[in-house]
Order: sequence, then structure tokens, then C-alpha cells
Amino acid sequence: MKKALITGVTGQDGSYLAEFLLEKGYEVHGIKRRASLFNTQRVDHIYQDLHEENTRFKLHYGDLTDTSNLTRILQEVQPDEVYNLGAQSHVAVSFESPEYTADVDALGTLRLLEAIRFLGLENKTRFYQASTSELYGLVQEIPQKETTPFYPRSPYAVAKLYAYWITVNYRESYNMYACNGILFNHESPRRGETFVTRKITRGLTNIAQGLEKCLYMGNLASLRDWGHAKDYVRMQWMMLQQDTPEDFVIATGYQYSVRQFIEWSAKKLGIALRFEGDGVDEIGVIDAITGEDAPALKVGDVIVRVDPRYFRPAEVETLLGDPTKAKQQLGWTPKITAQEMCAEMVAEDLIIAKRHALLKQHGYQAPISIENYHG
Ligand code: NDP
Ligand code: GDR
Repeated sequence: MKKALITGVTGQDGSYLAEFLLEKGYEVHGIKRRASLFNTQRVDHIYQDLHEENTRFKLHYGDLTDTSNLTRILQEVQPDEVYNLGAQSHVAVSFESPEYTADVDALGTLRLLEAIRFLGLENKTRFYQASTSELYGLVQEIPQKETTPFYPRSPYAVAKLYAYWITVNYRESYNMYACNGILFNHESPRRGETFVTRKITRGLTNIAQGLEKCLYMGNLASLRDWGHAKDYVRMQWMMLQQDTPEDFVIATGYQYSVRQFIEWSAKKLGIALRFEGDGVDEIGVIDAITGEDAPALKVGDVIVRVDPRYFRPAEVETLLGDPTKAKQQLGWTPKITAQEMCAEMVAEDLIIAKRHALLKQHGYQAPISIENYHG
């Protein structure tokens, strides 16, 4: 039975990857951080009671800033594959905590690679690094592919640049099977609440249920190549099953604006929008793809207000990936479109919003503070 170790197992990708590897018959080990509240919601459904025999999903307390802890876990587990998904992954937050972001995202990667080498596992353990389209930052070529020069635009991206190159360096220096997946934005109903897509689907479903009044947003013109996390974790695994380690861009090859994502979500909910503060005040939703008029207004005007607080000191305005290499060499194609993913996210968040509205109706506080998630 193959063993995999996942850092960041409690995150969006970690949870989908753990599910995927368990289905493939792996024994899956994950590193979770100690927190004062439970932080395993995304993997609770695959939790296996350790008191039972033959459990195949095991969690270890750990942190990417803690070398001895990482070394001990690697020694204990002796994994065939390590997926380094753990990171301070929020770009805007990285401007507020740049040093911590570098410690976790850059040095954390080095710590893992060095521990693999130190333990003499370099010929056994294959290593996947969660690299990112943020490396392209101020884009030098459209669309971006494996050979496009990098130009990072945030402390997060600069830290990930180090992680990218140290992975390449360990591959070249020590002949390790180590590779980078350069993944473009990917989302799902499990996406963190402060990333733009989830903030939109959560905000608009809350508004539709009368729980919030206004969606405060940053740069609506920003363009992203959005895929579904489920499609992308499959690719993370595929990259470690090749004869030779190589780096791959994973993207859909289609690009949309933040504003379009808001419009799709509103259309799905049948609500009308009014944008304020972005220089264009508009009433009504226009379907971004078909150009159809919006359905009739159902719950009153929903106001999307641009708030400069959500602008970043340096923005990545446009990202569009070229996944040709992954398609040709690995036969990978994404199955879920951005619009389908948006519909799924809206549907899931609507269920949560309805539950919260019901609690409120009966005088109870929603279990999660609605106000806490602007980011
Ligand atoms: P999430 O933010 O959802 O998950 C990050 C994970 O890292 C969480 O499990 C988190 O733990 C953990 N983590 C954070 N800090 C530490 C630390 N100091 N030590 C150990 N673990 C830590 O990210 P995603 O799942 O979306 O992304 C996975 C990886 O892929 C990240 O490295 C991200 O940078 C990268 N990436 C993501 C893309 C995307 O669009 N989603 C695109 C390209 C790259 P906790 O739950 O306790 O917070
Ligand atoms: P990103 O994702 O920075 O691309 O990083 P995010 O969803 O945070 O932002 C995407 C774009 O939307 C704009 N934006 C807003 N963003 C947020 N979070 N909140 C807002 O209110 C808002 N308004 C507009 C942003 O400015 C940006 O242009 C994600 C993370 O998952 C990284 O870890 C990963 O490496 C990259 O995707 C690929």
C-alpha cells in the first residue's frame, strides 16, 4: 500500500486530495496545526476512528515552521509521496504578514526537502510543490506557460518563487523526484471564505436570505483563469506518477473578470445588482456569456460596493494559463467549467444561508459570525 503525506490537509486542496488518494487505496497521512477551535471541518467526513483497526487516514500535529517536527513525522511515516500544499495562501494577507508568509511558504518547503534528504529518503520519496500562477504576477506573455518568465507581485508570490526554485534545485542537485504544479486559481464550495469567488457566493446568498445588505469588493476588473479544485488535485497526483519529474501549468485556458463572477452568481440567484463606486453605476444583471437580460428583480436591489480597503498594494491584473503541456503529456483536461463551478458554489452557499436565516428567524445566533468574513 502506498503512503502519502499531505501538508495543508485541512485546506481546500488537501481535503480533496486526501479523498482522492484514499479512493486510490493509499494510506494517507496529513499534517494539521494545533488550533484553539476545531479546524478539521473539511476532512471530518473522511476521519477514521483511530481505535478501529486498519485505518488509512491519519493526522499528525505539525507546522511548516518547525523543522524537528517535520523531520520526525517524515521519519515515522516514510512516505512514498509528499504533497506540500500547506501555506499562508492569502495574497492580501501576505502584505500584512510578509515575514511569516516567507517562513511558511518559502522556508517551509526547504525544510521538507532538506528533511527528506537528511533522512536518506531522496530515492524513495516523491515530492510535489504547490506552485502558483501568482509567480507570473506582472505578466510577461499571454497566455502563461511553463517557459513564461516570472514577475511576482506580492510577498506571497515572492515566497512561492523561492519554493519553486528550491524544488527545481533539489531535483537537479540530488536527483530527487521533485516537481512543481504551477496551478492557476481553483475554487470549490470548500474554498476559504475570504477568497474572491467564495466571498461573492457567500455574500450574495446571505443577501438573498436577508442576512446581509451589501457586498463590499475590491478590484472588479481583475481577470482570472478559474478551475475546479477537484480537477486540479487529480493532476497533482498524476504529476508524481511519471517516469521523470517535470513542472506543469494547470489551468483551463479561459479567463473571466471578478465582475463577471458576481454577475453569474446574481443571475443564478435571480437577483438584480447595483454596482457602486467603481465608476460605472448600473442596474440589472447581464449574463456575461449570452448577453441576456437579467430576470426580474426579486429581493430588491443588491448593492455591490467597491471599497478601496480590498485593493492590494500591487495587483495581479490578469492571468490566463496555457495547459497544453499537461494536456499533451499527461492527457489531462479539466472537466468542470468556471460557470458550472460558480453554480455549484452558489447552490451550496444558499443551503448554508437558508440554515442561518432559519436560526435567525427563531431567535438564534448563526453559528458563524456573518460579519467576520470580509477579506
Ligand atoms: P488553503 O488556504 O485552503 O489551505 C492551506 C493549508 O495550509 C491549510 O490546511 C492550513 O492549515 C495549512 N497551513 C497554513 N499555515 C501552515 C503552517 N504554518 N504549517 C502547516 N500548515 C499550514 O489553500 P488551498 O487549499 O487553496 O491551496 C493549497 C496550496 O496550493 C497552497 O500552498 C496554495 O498556496 C497553493 N495554491 C492554491 C491555489 C488555489 O487557487 N487554491 C492556486 C495555486 C497554488 P489551517 O487549516 O490550520 O489554516
Ligand atoms: P488570488 O485570489 O489573489 O488570485 O490568489 P483571490 O480570490 O484572493 O483574488 C482574486 C482577484 O480578485 C480580486 N478581488 C478580491 N479578492 C479578495 N480576496 N477579496 C475581494 O474583496 C476582492 N475584490 C477583488 C483580487 O484583487 C484578485 O485580483 C489565489 C490564492 O488561492 C493563492 O494561494 C493562489 O496561489 C492563487 O489564487 C493562484
